[in-house]
Amino acid sequence: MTADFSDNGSFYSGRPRVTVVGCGGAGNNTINSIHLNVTGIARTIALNTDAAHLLRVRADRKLLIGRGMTGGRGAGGNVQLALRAAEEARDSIRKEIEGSDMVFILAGMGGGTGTGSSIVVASAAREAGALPVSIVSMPFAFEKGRKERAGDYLRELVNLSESTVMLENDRLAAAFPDQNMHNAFTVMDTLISDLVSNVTSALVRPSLLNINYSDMRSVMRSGKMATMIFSENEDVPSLVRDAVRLPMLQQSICDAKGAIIHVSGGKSLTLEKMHRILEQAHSSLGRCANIILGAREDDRESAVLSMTAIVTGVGTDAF
Ligand SMILES: Nc1nc2c(ncn2[C@@H]2O[C@H](COP(=O)(O)OP(=O)(O)OP(=O)(O)O)[C@@H](O)[C@H]2O)c(=O)[nH]1
Ligand SMILES: [Mg+2]
Repeated sequence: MTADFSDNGSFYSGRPRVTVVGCGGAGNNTINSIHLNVTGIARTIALNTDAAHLLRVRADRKLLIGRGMTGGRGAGGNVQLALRAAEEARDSIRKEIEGSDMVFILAGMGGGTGTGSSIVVASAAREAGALPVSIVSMPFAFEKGRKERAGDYLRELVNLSESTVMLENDRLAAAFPDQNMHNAFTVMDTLISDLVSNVTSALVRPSLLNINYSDMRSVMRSGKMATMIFSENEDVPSLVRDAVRLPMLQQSICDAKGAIIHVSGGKSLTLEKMHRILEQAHSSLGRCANIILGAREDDRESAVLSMTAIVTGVGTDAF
């Protein structure tokens, strides 16, 4: 059965079909940030055991799971309960994903619903023949019990996903020390939103420089564990240097296996600059890294360039 993508308006024929699923509270908040940015290029699904939270979220589809088990009030940190709720809804989840080539799965680790249901979504995506790519945030160090709870389940999610982009809330706190926790989450949601919408856009929509789906797949395959880097600057060397300095995972990325880099900018984003960005990225990430670059020209007036990237093949010692 083919999923109906018509609610997104124009799906570009022959282009990969992308679905983004936000699981649990954190995943739902991120979907809320992403939804408007990907209208027309990807389908968004919010999945939760918490009915009140789902009501506040913007998404193409909303799935309330485990109503009979939780009364629609969330899983209260109980991962096993969330896993059962998601298993019960597996057919509906699979039906929503059917027809997709790629499924981004977003969740905050350490609670119940996001941690448990993301595993079932990844497994349903595989069953449906789609490529599951998970983007997960790890709890702050002070959320101690949550961090421990996340471990085993995360391993299962990593095994089921083609690649898992791990982001640490603690690194976020280091990058934006003046932000309170709510603002820090908003920053994280915006970063993930930019990453997913930029990469999807370069895959699906004619861009200044498109990302080829098969190339992207081979970069994803080159390393199970991934992280994200980002920066903004007018100057190309600083743009790459700043991004490489701040991986959202406490691991070195200088011997990464691959990277999917996206750059956006105004009229000043020339082919020559893109060439230099690629050169710089190769010298920072290692000559052997398989790097692909996508770019989009936007309507900004300034010469500032924005770069976001998924860097694969990092942090393997964490597992
Ligand atoms: N990026 C981001 N992370 C969040 C946000 N809210 C919570 N988190 C992180 O995600 C972890 C899991 O929290 P939630 O997503 O609220 O938990 P849940 O999956 O809904 O689990 P239950 O409520 O127990 O069913 C927390 O420990 C936080 O570290 C958010 O809005 N954005
Ligand atoms: Mg919740």
